[in-house]
Formats: sequence, C-alpha cells, structure tokens
Amino acid sequence: MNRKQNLMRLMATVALATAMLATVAGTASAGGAVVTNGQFSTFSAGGAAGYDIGGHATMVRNANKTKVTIHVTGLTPGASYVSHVHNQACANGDAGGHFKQDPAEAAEPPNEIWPGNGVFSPNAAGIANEKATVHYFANSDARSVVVHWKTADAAPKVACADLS
Ligand SMILES: [Cu+2]
Repeated sequence: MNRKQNLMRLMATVALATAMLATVAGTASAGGAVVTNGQFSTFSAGGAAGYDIGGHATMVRNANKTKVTIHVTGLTPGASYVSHVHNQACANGDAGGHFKQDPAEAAEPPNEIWPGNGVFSPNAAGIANEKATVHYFANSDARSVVVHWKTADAAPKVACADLS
C-alpha cells in the first residue's frame, strides 16, 4: 500500500468514527467508547402491580462491542423477569418494541440486546444485576432498557430507563 492509499484509509476510518459518534447521543470517553445511561423507574403496568422501582442502566458502545449493565431495585424476590434494550424512549409509546441492530434479522440476541440473556430473578432484597454483551456498535435505535415481569401468560413492562 502506498502513502496515498494509507492516507485515504485513515481518512475513511476517521469519517466512520465521526459518523458513529454523531448518530448516537452520549458521552465519548477518552478510550473512544460512547457511554449512555439512565435511572430506572416504575413504568407502565408496574404501578398497578405495586412496584416501586429504582436503579440504573448503562450502555457502553465501542467499535466492535456494546455492553449493557442493569442494576434494578424494587423487584419481587422469587419472581421472574426479562429485560431488553428497546427502540423508543420510555415516554414514547411505552418504549416501543425491541431494539434490533438489523431490523431484517432475528428477534433474539445478538441482534437484540437482552440484559440477563433471558429469564432472571432478583436476590432476596429484590435487587437484580444483569448484563449483556454483543460484538457490534449498537445503532441509534437503542434508546431505553425495559424490565418485564414474566408471569405464566404475560410479560408486562414494569420498569424503564432511558439511555441518554
Ligand atoms: Cu422488552
């Protein structure tokens, strides 16, 4: 590769990185990661079900890796939950549907991001700490994290955190 080709390649890389940062709101760290986070609160069906939710969610995007961690309080010990990254803000249509990196691909990880990667239960204090890692830079449809209470026949949304 000659010097001009090297320069062109470098410019393309810089343009791509700039585009990624421009399309995703958040804080760029010194290491180049884009960090978004938000507080969990009681959401949608959660109030009627008696939940009082707290905690926080964090998404860290790197060029080839996105990691989501959640810390949720106010869950019911012994109950079952699932969590997904969703494609709308909490205040918009109950956080919409599941985030998908490629809308044409499967409705499951790794195309979707599910902290806990399926059903999880909180500890005896009603606290859950879960995470998920995928190997791509999550697109800008990753706007919130929802926790669903998983009952025998339904999965109402009980908690939501906006990622900003
Ligand atoms: Cu969901």
